[in-house]
Amino acid sequence: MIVKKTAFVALMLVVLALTLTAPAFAQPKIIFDTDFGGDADDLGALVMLHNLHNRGECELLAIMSWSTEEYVIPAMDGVNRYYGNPDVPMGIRHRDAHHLDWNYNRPIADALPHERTNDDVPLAVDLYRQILAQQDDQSVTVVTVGPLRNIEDLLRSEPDEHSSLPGKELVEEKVEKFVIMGGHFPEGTNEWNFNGNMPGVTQYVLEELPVPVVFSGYEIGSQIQTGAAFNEIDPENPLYVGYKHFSEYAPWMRDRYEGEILDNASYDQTAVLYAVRGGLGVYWDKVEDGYCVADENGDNRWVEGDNGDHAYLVLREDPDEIARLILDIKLDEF
Ligand SMILES: [Ca+2]
Repeated sequence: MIVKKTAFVALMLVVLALTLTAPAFAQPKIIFDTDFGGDADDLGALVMLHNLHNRGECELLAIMSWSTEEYVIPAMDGVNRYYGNPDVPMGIRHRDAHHLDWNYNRPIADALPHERTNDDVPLAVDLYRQILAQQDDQSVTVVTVGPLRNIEDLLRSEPDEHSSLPGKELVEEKVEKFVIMGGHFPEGTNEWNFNGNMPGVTQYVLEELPVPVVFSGYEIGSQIQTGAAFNEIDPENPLYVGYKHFSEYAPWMRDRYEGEILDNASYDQTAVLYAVRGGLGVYWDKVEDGYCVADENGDNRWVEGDNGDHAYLVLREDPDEIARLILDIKLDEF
């Protein structure tokens, strides 16, 4: 009897040890698709991902650039190295050259050591196929915080040396879900990621994506203001360099600029926060009864009904509290 009891206690200790060492939830494997260089929220979101990756809360599998601006890969390579992750694969969109004269890529590339240029990285569609083919089934979370052209290219892609599946089937097999920053909910017009000066792209992607999608709309991130706190950090930190340049030159910021970094909406950071931390019932709730449709211009609306795998977030927590949380993750003080 004593032997049995001892064995039982030992078994319980093993169970307890396994419980304590196992993660509370599966670590999300994330592909981050970004129009880095325009709005500073992409920079904030990428820094969040590096810190969350470094703390073991997620695995940053790859970064895909929607932007084709000359210094976008050098800038992101510099950020990746600054946060100790120089080997994160990057891909870039293959057409529709995009340039903004107020872009913060050049200042970041000038400030940070980097080795890769736009010519050194594969096309995003090829890298998507390569990375997805290597992953377990239904294991990848794709977080998009820019226009959706890379996703359209992926869905339309043909079998290649990486996978015998066409793009849509490859996505269906490997991707658990998409988290998309874009649009307005329940409806709205002229949001950049959904419009993106590329007619038909969002409409196609939303109709064709064969996996669940959670949207974080414009109305969520616009209430969550972050940036001014970076006035207090090391001037060589990429957050300081990027947000400072953005505050000084972005068309909707520069009139208010008086030498200090200004607060800015945190659209893209909300998609990262949801993808990694979840936070349903705490930061936000999810509306699931229905699906999102977009027209040719990317204007979108929510269609009520139980059809489909779409959901959108509605804010539950005080936006200032979420801003503090996002700031803590960016500055790794959590
Ligand atoms: Ca963005």
